Amino acid sequence: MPDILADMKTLDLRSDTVTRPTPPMREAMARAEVGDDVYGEDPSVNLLQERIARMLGKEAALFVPSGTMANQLALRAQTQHGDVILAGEHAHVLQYESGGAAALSGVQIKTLGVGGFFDGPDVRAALHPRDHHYAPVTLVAVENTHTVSGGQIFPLERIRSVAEVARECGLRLHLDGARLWNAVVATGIPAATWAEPFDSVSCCLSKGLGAPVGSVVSASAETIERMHRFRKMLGGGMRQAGVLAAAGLYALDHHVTRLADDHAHARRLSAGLRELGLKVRSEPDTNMVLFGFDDVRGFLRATRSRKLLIDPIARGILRAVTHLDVDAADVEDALARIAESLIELRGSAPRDAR
Ligand code: TLP
Repeated sequence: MPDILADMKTLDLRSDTVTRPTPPMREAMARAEVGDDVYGEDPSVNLLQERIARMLGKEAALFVPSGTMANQLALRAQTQHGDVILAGEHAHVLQYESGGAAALSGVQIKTLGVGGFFDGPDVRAALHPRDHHYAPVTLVAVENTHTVSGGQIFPLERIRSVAEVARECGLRLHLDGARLWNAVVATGIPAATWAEPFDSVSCCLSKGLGAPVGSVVSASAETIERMHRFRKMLGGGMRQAGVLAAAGLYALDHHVTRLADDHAHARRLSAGLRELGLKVRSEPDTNMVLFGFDDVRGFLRATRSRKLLIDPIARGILRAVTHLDVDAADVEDALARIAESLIELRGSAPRDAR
């Protein structure tokens, strides 16, 4: 019997991290001028670092292998063991970095606000009295866009209210901007404006921008100098890394404005899921759609058997992410595969979605 699935394209909506470099990006990588970056001699890495520092209005930047390392270096360089840092609920630094903040920086994380978002008064309320019984609170981490909320944008006004209190109380501010470019494109607010209140900003090239590897952390020259040492300590000093930086430079030139397509695809996906009777958590701000489903295991089985990959992000909540390798036709195809899956699961049209 012919395998009817054999010719079917796999639609991978698990994350925007799954993209593969495009042929022109690979050509740019192949042409990259390189040198030994541990000696600071890789021209492509230097160019990428200078370019991102300039885009974010910071003095300096450092190319690192991952968003996780970018965040962890920012914490390590700006806190002392035993400090408390503040972060929103389900922050990536707390939930998805394998305990790095505790293991590498020795900090405790206290969450504040609701659903990943908070305001200045939440920061003030989370501070301890000045008393030696309490660990000092020394840094606030903001995540924009916020992953577990489904790529929602942290409103600039709320960031400014957080920053005002943080400054007044002498706290450092770190922005986990793994998907800052999505916030930039969705709002039209420049990256430097988003970055301005922060001492350090991490941003990824390997999410919506479609590079295979790489993140950049930006800060003052002095803070970057400290991070440079910790990057070496963690084994993140890379040699002819210009091959990777070239992918990032290519992505900055060609893959930023097109994020608007991903956002439009997410909105279409969200509308289609609603039409299928599924409970979409909120209208997507950027490139993610979160929706509820009681029988997650059944959903995964039915969709995977149709070569559609979507992962849960919380109990009973699935996350679909649009990206460079998903076009408008793929979104319609994904919706058709979900509709078929729901019929299989329910024996009829979908009804009792959460
Ligand atoms: N997030 C991944 C998973 O780890 C959840 C994803 O698929 O969304 N900060 C934020 C806000 C992130 O969402 C991520 C990746 C990172 C940092 C870490 O980046 P990498 O994977 O490069 O270490």
